[in-house]
Amino acid sequence: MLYFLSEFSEQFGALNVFRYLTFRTGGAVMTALLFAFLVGPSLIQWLKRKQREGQPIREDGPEGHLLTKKGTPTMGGIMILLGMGIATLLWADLTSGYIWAVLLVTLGYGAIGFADDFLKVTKRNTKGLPGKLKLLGQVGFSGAAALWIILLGEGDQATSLAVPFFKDLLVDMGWLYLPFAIFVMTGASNSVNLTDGLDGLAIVPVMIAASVFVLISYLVGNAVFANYLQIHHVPGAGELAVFCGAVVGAAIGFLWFNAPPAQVFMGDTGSLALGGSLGALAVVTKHEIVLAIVGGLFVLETVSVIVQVASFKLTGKRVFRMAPLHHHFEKKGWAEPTIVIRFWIIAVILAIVGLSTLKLR
Ligand code: 57M
Repeated sequence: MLYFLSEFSEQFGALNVFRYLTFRTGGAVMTALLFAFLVGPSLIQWLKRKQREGQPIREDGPEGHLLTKKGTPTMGGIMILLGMGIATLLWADLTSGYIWAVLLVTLGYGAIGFADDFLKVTKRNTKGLPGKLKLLGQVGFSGAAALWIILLGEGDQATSLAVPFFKDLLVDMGWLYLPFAIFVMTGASNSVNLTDGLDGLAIVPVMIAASVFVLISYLVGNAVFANYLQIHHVPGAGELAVFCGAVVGAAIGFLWFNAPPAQVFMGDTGSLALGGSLGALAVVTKHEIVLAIVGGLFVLETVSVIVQVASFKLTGKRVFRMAPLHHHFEKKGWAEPTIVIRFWIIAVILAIVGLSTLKLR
């Protein structure tokens, strides 16, 4: 919205600053962060009042959770989504179709997660929405967004997959790209959802990935930089740097309240939305494989579940003491903060590897 102020830069030269992506991205970070700090405490109090006993804790989980997590309210994702939404609407160029496509996935997935959390809290069980219904909703929102993104794209590139390290390799998938894009968004969403099982465990890797995508969006959207780095130029993708800034700011603000011992959990309201937004960013910027690297921690957690369930079904034996992977280390006796901080370190290393794909071509 503030972007339109730059139209008056002829009369008031200072307003030209609203034209700059860097300035508006910084503004989005600060707006989302301040929103979380200002609204967080009262939102948590309100959630506590409404939820009384807080997040229903699974009986079959790590024993400690039943003691230490009881009474913690969920749906803290409301503060994340409100902060991100307000910051994006305030600082992004709202004529950008990419901004609205990514917001469609983010808020659509957030609504699915909210319904899931609401059922869990009101029915006092950990079932929530039936899995198939959640997936159907995710496919619906991501399908609409993917179609929109393809139509906004240019020529064959719109339905092509870029491969990191191979600058000239663009695999044109034709209309197969649509189900692929849906897979990226729903996969990223459910991976973040699975990962969000310890205080601070999901929100920091999300923040790290969003920070990487601030840079990727900016570079991919800038013809000069894209040409210099020999990455695929996606006109208009630069505006997503503002959205990524809003994610980073909201994530830092939420982390203040989710740091151990968490005062609030983000809930599926936050985890499904944040994962979906990362998937949508990867699709617009044609960095799907890079997202799998940068978000490798989410991939690792999901693969641990797939391996565990497959092994248990096929052989009756478990590969891990419990899946996802963070529970395995809990069962091994690692303290929760130890697991969380070591997983953060892995996320930082993977982000550096992901960033290296911009240069090594
Ligand atoms: C998402 N949800 C947390 C919180 C958060 C197939 C199977 C792997 C599915 C998986 C599952 O149910 N995943 C759901 C993980 C839950 O967190 C809530 O959910 C939101 C995210 N979606 O925002 O609202 C619990 O995680 C803890 N938590 C924190 N701090 C946080 O900041 O401590 C969350 C956020 C919260 C709280 O205790 O209640 C979760 O873990 O359910 N299932 C599992 O992960 C279960 N694993 C399992 O069943 N393993 C099996 C096989 C089937 C794979 C096995 O290994 O044999 C474990 N998870 C738990 N209890 N909590 C075991 C059962």
